[in-house]
Amino acid sequence: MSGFKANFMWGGAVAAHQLEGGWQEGGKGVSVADVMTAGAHGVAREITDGVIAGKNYPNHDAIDFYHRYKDDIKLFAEMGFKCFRTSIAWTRIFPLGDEAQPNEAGLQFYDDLFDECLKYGIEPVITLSHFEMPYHLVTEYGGWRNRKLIEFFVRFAGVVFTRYQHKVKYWMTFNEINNQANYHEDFAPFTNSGLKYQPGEDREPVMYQAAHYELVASALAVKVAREINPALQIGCMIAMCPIYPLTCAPDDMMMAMNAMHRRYWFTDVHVRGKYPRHLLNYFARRGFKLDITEEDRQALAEGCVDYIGFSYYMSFATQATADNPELDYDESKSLVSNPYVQKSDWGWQIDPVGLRYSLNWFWDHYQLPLFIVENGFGAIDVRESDGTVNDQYRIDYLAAHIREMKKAVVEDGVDLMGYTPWGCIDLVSAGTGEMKKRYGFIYVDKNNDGSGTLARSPKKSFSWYQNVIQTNAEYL
Ligand code: P53
Repeated sequence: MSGFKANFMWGGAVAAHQLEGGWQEGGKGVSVADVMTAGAHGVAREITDGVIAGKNYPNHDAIDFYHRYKDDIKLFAEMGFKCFRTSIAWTRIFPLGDEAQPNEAGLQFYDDLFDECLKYGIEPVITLSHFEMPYHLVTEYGGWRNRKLIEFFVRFAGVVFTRYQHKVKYWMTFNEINNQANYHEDFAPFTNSGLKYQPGEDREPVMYQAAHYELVASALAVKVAREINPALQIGCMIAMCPIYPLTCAPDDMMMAMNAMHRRYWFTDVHVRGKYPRHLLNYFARRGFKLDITEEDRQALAEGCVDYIGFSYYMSFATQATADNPELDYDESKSLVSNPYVQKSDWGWQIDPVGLRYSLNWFWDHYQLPLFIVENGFGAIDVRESDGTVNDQYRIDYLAAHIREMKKAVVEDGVDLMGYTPWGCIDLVSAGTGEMKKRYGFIYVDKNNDGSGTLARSPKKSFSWYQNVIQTNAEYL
């Protein structure tokens, strides 16, 4: 017995905008992902004003899953996937976001996609908003700084819950809703919330306001789901990078605690249906006056999630400094390098033990079922002359994380539903827009410049993961 439940949900995870392509097919509208150019490690993706001719927008064609999904799902089935996590591109269902009626061609696409999964006994696990909200909602409404978006999102959620209730049981509302804790950079505010800041604007309260509207929208979506079909399970989705103190100096410990408060309060609201006192006190200290109504509070209390989905790639470390007497966490300034762990080529700190720690942290705080819906190693793969990819480093990364996951379940007693490694097929990186930052068990012949045949081929990790699933990770 490996310790994982017999019905443990092994699978893989992707997001619509990172693999589908077909950005204008079937009536699809322009999403925020469609106006982001390709960047690189240390080179931010440019967010353009609309789509500008001549620029490289890697999400437009991505890996053409829109046309090739049948072949790809067949490969997932061959690996033995029990589930497949993807997102519904909001812009396929509501191309502009504020329409009264949905787009039937978009709805039909996901019907066909889910049918194809179910044909192999693969259960779809669906994110409603994964960095791909309609761009029209940015230009016309200012993104999630506008309360009107609650209504648009809840309408979208209601339509897809109704349509797919007998095909999809597990849902998540907002992907990595807490990325926007990093509000000084342009990426997370835009991908999470469609926020574009004015020069000199005080970004922080705008981020809190947008996050509040999203949390209310999420809670209302949970309520709608329960009315449509009480069997539906709705989770949140948190980007978990546990933040360690650099040393055991008491101020470093307090700094780490504050950092955890500032990055993970989103989970408190999703799970407990109310704001933690430390955050309300922080708003007061900073003089942030947010639009939080009594109806909002009621909605939050009534729309608590059923499970916690989270991504885990890396841990962070922080340190108290003399110029920060309140020990306030600012993600763009407060992180330091952890000397005890290795880093990926993109500077992500590799820390399998941090996954066990994270599972315990969530379980101790919330006692809700946990679902690791992303984990993985973005790396440059080399294809040998015979076409094989010997990605032993990826196997080593995943194996080390699964071993820690097992300890959390077997020794620590955490309730873990499943594990879906990120980018199970190579796709466009969210952070950089690159193809060369690969995560897949399946290689896709496509390069950063857009060249390549798009042919799929299994890497060494493909049969390794197939074996992991087959044995329920008993021999790891
Ligand atoms: P990429 C930052 C930190 C942790 C996870 O990321 C993150 C990000 C944003 O880059 O994103 C999640 O592609 C996200 C996926 C994304 C994946 O992690 O930058 O949910 O969409 O592709 C990996 O290497």
